Amino acid sequence: LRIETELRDAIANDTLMPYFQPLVRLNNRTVYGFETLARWQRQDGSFVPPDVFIRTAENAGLITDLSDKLLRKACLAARNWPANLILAFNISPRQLSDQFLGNRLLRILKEVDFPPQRLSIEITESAIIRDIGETVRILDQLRAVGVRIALDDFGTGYSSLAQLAQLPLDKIKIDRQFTANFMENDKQSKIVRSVLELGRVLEISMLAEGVETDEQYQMLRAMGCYLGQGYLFGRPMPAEAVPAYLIDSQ
Ligand code: G
Ligand code: G
Ligand code: G
Ligand code: NA
Ligand code: MN
Repeated sequence: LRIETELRDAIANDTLMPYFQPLVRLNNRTVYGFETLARWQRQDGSFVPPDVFIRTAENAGLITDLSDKLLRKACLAARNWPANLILAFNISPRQLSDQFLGNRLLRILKEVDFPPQRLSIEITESAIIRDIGETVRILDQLRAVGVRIALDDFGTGYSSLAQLAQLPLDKIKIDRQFTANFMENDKQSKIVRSVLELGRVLEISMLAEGVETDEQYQMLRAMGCYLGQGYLFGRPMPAEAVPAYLIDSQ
């Protein structure tokens, strides 16, 4: 409960910060965009892990406020990047049942003058989505103005084949547990190969998460995976570090 009180204050005082992790095209190692990752640093300098405070925010009814404020900050930062770069932003499962989600996201983009065509939202499904029709309506509304939709953490939990059939998707992010194991494990690498083939057939772009080694990078590139993300290309960084990262990565 103490963390809930602290989080309420942190959101009210707008102290949560967006960090940005690069998404990279594997064929030529150019930057495609950045994923926004929320960071909460306490007064004493310690960081609260996002999976902890995101869950707290969801349960305490604070996720909408947290998310809206973070998106605003992320867009303001991304407006300074080269105009071809995509801003990826996580939307939690609970937000996907909110019928006003689409309207609110689009209003924020208007307020900060950020083109919807540069936003990609990352979604994870969960058992709490009761009305799949409502979720599809929200996603279609966003897609109609050019927002891309990515299915996060594919291959684990609720992020499954069922979602591929039901949801309108532009991108699939293959969960990092597959990238972590597929060099040593022949079965894992066959699974990754097949998932990439699935993306080709469905005409959905594929991104591999958790790319940490050059071997993993070379293998994924050879397999024709379009995008990658992971410590090899860059860790999540504050907005101030992005310009130098872009220069160094050229
Ligand atoms: O940022 P990592 O560095 O620790 O993130 C841990 C988890 O928290 C990930 O599953 C990530 O998707 C989630 N996360 C980070 N930032 C946000 C956010 O702004 N919104 C939501 N819904 N999840 C986030
Ligand atoms: O949506 P995105 O910005 O990724 O698409 C921009 C262009 O990138 C597309 O018009 C297409 O030419 C290319 N592209 C999109 N997805 C893929 C993919 O999965 N593989 C390859 N090689 N190119 C893609
Ligand atoms: O669930 P989502 O994919 O949004 O979570 C992203 C999480 O993955 C963040 O916690 C981020 O810090 C972490 N992450 C990003 N790149 C790597 C990586 O190369 N290796 C590992 N182990 N974690 C990573
Ligand atoms: Na994500
Ligand atoms: Mn993920």
